[in-house]
Amino acid sequence: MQRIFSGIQPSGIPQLGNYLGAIRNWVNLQADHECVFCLVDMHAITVWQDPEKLRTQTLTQAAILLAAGIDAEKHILFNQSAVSAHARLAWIFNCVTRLGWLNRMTQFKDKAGKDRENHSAGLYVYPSLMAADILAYKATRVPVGEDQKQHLELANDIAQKFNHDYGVEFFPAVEALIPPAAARVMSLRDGTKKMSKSDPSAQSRIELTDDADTIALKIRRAKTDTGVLPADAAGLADRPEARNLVTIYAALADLSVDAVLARHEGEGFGPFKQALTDVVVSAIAPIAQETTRLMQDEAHLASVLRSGAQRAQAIAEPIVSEAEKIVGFLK
Ligand code: AQP
Repeated sequence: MQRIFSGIQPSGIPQLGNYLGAIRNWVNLQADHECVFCLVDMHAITVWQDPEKLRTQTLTQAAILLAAGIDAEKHILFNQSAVSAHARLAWIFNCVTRLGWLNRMTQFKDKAGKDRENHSAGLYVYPSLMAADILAYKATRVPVGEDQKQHLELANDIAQKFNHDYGVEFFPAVEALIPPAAARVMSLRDGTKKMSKSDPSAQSRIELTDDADTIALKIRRAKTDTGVLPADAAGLADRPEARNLVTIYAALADLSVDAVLARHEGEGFGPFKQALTDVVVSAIAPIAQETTRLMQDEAHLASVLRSGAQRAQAIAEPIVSEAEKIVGFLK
């Protein structure tokens, strides 16, 4: 059985893009993989996080993932900082990674923008910590949204260079599992920008804890154009907002974009947004309700994460100890 590793930053409430790009896949992959799911709090602090909020968001995210269908007994769910192997391997990888490789990372460029000098060194080396997250478990498959594809290619470069420099076949190749539909959900306010849990505008995203009224309002306010829905996907070219809404509908209803358009061809956005609201509410509402129930017992959530961390540690410790021996650390 192949081992999966995947993570999510507790930097806010997970949004629909996190769900369609990652979480929904995680749930499905549990049937035939050994899964390690991680709340990557060390990644989260690469940009400022209020400490109290980070603690609360970590527990809330644990509740959301359980509510979405993650089985923390059969698989592993924990927070990254609880397993020191991540930081230890990340340091080794920082010394393997070339600056030129990091300079090419588009996520750093997007997040840092023009104000590069004022961002943390952590944000810059984020991809080598991500490589460490995966390879500390020798995981071979990583379900992610499309925005993480470049980081996974880098993880492979790092693993190969480590193996080559030290003359070993120690770290395996990793494969990105990117969903065929809705791999990049866009902001509801700007169809050229990805939906993000830390976007300053809450109207730009649907959060997995939003209630039906909030979802309806956000979709009603979503930016669109003045056209009607076309007959097929070709008619959505150069209409990023329209394409985004149809793509979300298709992914949640398990239909192709063309099948959605065949149903709604010629409709204006008013009725389509109503239909989309129904589809989104029926996917999200059960997760939101179960999250509220699970949040009543924070001590239980903390113990789920503690037990996950112990099991994660048991896998990662021997692998990272061996990597430390390979580089010549005295043990
Ligand atoms: N808009 C998206 N569409 C599809 N997939 C997405 N993912 C994120 N946004 C979208 C996928 O969700 C997983 C977890 O993401 P993350 O929390 O590790 O970091 P991120 O990619 O930076 O997500 P956000 O929501 O944009 O977080 P912030 O605002 O904190 O930076 C990943 O698999 C990601 O691909």
